[in-house]
Amino acid sequence: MKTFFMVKPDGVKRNIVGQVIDRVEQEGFKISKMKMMTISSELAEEHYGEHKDKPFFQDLVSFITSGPVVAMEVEGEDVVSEVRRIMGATNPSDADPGTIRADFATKLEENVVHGSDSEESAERELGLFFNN
Ligand code: 3AN
Repeated sequence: MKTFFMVKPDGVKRNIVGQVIDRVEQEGFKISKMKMMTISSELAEEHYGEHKDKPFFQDLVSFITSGPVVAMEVEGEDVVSEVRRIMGATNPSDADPGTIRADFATKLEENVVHGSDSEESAERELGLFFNN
């Protein structure tokens, strides 16, 4: 099984790319593709399409395009839900201790990582970022 995982611009700016990836590797998952890139507005709008009617959509797009990200394809057993578990809840204040967001993020809007929320999203997002 594969998922799409990304260190967002706040994680890159704060020099915690290595520590974030280490959490995923330490749990036994394989990074099978990886690239640093700056996301275009078009790609951001497509990626966050499900949020296009939300009041925070424009902020979401400007944040994710504000600097380079590290985009990855990650492989392993139950990797979609396991990566979500390692990330912690969307809002860092709800994230369990020991998760990436609990340990590294402070704000809901800048929460360091993205991981696909279902196998369907994983397929769609890997297609967008890696032309899978
Ligand atoms: P996740 O990143 O955990 O899959 P989503 O897909 O619900 O969460 O939300 C995408 C991103 O939108 C989140 N990572 C967060 O940065 C932002 N976001 C979600 N809900 C809100 C909100 N109520 N206000 C501001 N930003 C939000």
